[in-house]
Amino acid sequence: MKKTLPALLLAASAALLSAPASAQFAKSEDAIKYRQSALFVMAQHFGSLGAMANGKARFDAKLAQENAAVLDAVAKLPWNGFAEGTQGGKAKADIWKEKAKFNDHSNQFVTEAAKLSTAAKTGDLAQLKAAFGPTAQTCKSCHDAFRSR
Ligand code: ASC
Repeated sequence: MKKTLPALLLAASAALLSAPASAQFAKSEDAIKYRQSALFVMAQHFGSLGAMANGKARFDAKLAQENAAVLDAVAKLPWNGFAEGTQGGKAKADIWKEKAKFNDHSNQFVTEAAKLSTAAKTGDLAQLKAAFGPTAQTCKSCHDAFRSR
């Protein structure tokens, strides 16, 4: 059956929402650049949320909601970039030796980022603050274990 373009777009966006896109990398450098780029984008949006959560920037509920939604969407992406044989960058080799532990860390982060987005949607600064700390803690614990420098 021939699908209409809107139907195809709907199917594609549903697939994106339910599972992270599994990128294919032509070379190891591409995987490294991919994961670093996704993490960099998240850090910018997370930084904006942190400034509001910590009272360093004026709380703007709409901006917080948008930043948290981007964080939540991009949160699923970097992990596929830690593909087999792509050691490099700041990633410790332990990632590939303890993949289950690394996956636990990334899953916890994805879970907390989703909660942060839900909290941001309430428009309540207290809820944003409450969800920000646990999310930052998942970043930190993974960095402590698996990032060098
Ligand atoms: C950021 C960022 C990190 C984390 C971490 C949280 O914005 O770039 O690496 O938050 O500092 O503890």
